[in-house]
Amino acid sequence: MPCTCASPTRASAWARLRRQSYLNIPAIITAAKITGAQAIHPGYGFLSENAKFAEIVEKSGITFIGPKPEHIRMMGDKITAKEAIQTAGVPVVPGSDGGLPTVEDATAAAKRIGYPVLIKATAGGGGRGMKVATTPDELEVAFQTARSEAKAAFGNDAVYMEKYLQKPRHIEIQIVADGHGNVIHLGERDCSLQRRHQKVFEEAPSPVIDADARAKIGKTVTTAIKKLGYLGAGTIEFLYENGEFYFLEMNTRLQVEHPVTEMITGLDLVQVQIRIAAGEKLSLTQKDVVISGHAIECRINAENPETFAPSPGLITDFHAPGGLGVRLDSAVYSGYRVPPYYDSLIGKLIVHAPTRAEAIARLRRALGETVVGGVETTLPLHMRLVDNKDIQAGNYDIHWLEGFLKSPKDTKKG
Ligand code: MV4
Repeated sequence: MPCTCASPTRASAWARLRRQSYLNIPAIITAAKITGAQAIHPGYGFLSENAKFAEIVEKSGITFIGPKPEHIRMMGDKITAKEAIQTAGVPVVPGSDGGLPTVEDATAAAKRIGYPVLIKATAGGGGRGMKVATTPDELEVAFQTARSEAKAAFGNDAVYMEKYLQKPRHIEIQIVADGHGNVIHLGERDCSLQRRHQKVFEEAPSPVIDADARAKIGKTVTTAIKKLGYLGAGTIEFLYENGEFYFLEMNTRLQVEHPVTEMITGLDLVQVQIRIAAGEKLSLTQKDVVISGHAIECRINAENPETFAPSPGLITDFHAPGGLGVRLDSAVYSGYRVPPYYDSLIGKLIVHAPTRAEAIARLRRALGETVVGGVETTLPLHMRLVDNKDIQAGNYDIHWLEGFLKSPKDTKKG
């Protein structure tokens, strides 16, 4: 996926590159026509959540492998998404129930909700345009800052407010829905380990969700998705705190971390998407879905593992790990040049084992086998994570990783 966090000069160079290559919609449609493609899978980049692209594909007589444009659009706007999901019976974070045009509206909403509050961009995502106000005297600055950041990032300064949850986990539920009214969930992924809203390490199932909790939230979510008439694969993201789920947003695409769900369910999610797009019925019902063992994904980025500065360049040495329960999703090789134009994800190491402890042991072994030379990578960070007591205990929240990265290295266990 393209990096969107660059200086203006490089950002516009990237914008030009994107327009000329993989985000050039007419070129993609033409390529599909020339090759006789019946369908287009949008991947998990920008075009995957672009309702306009889905419409153009369908109008060109090609099947879009993904949700209906109306649902992509609905979930792209955070207020519309929250309203629709709440109406369909899913718990949400208490909040302003709509936009806040003025600071007076914000003050009134905060009074009702109770501090701390969080102001979020309606067009948001990636944490931009998000500001916390802990006390009433912080509200005006938070409100104005959130607005201007939202305007700058999304060209839309609409904001709304939520109660600020202080130590939640990020837990997301994978669903798939066919065009015949069947919806199933494939359990959850715990993606709490993030740095600057970039996921680093993901696992399934979550160490804090048991079978009963999974079945309960799964039922709530599938019922809602059915009510919405949603089609295809999707992820419903939650904050999870004190045993309660609070809806955050819905992703209408397959996500980078979908392999952990594939490993614990044995399902090929891209195949499921293609079958749904072809009009087939889901081949399994909810009771056929068996969560088996534990899977962990490490994102291997071409970045300095401490500063996270991008490290593009020539890969001079490469050795992939292997063995039972080890999967490497990557396309790099010795001699490959990591381009500086996109984000720095160069591979995903996924392990699967009967238990979480065995998955961690297998991950440590696989990380030790992996060689990527010539560019810096986040592999050493992952090695430190698997050796950490909190990670081993499953004891972390959405702020844990940033705290770990800030603490002096010699005080960190492992
Ligand atoms: C929150 C929150 C606390 N309370 N909402 C960050 C990105 C955006 N998609 C939602 N985010 C958050 N929303 C309420 N009401 C804390 C975050 C948040 C976060 C969420 C998931 C994973 C990592 C995070 C890191 C910082 C803040």
